[in-house]
Amino acid sequence: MLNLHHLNNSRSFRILWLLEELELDYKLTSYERTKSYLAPESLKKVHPLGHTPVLEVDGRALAESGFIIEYLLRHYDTDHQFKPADDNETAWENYTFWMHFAEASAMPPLVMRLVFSKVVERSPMLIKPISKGIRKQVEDGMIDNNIMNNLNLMEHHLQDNHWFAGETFSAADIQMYIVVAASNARAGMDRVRFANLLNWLKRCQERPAFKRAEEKGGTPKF
Ligand SMILES: N[C@@H](CCC(=O)N[C@@H](CS)C(=O)NCC(=O)O)C(=O)O
Repeated sequence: MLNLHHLNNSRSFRILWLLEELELDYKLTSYERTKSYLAPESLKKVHPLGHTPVLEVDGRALAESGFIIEYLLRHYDTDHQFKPADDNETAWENYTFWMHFAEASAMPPLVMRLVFSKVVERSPMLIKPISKGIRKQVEDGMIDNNIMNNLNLMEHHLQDNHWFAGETFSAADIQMYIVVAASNARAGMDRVRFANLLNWLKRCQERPAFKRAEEKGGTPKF
């Protein structure tokens, strides 16, 4: 029996969506973020990290979205519907690169941006102008250029590829969705400069499995 521990507005949407693409039977255990935008303490009883996603498989708690995706594909996608076969070299390389890129390069600056916005939000009125100034300095110097470089790389790839692995939809698109949706939050991405990325986002959202995941776990907002 599969039991997905899911937190609203979080990476666990990836697993929910993949479970729907694979049309598997599973239980969904949902949590709401606390006022501090963290996971509730009770999640530490499920997995020592206290993060989501966590997928319980026969009582074993699996963490890390990339690992959970690979686990599900290894066991339930034996005909390679959502992962290129090993002999499809280009698609395999694309798939593997973007799977790693999502958590290793793209998420860190987005999380930093989120943390600094929370610092400003929670600063007492009197020191808000100071915390805003610090946020601006860090964003201008360390965060925004990283986010922009990453977006340019993704946009460039999608100029020649319909999906991240190439011609066909794969779990790399699921892993990357949170990255692009979070990048598009706040001011939103430039419609002309990032036209391919925005079209790709729409293609993801139109998938029936994506819509079913939304109905069950809410639309992820960042
Ligand atoms: N690299 C991990 C990141 C896990 C993670 O940080 N999850 C966030 C949700 S997006 C979380 O649970 N945050 C709540 C908290 O830290 O309390 C993955 O891809 O699964």
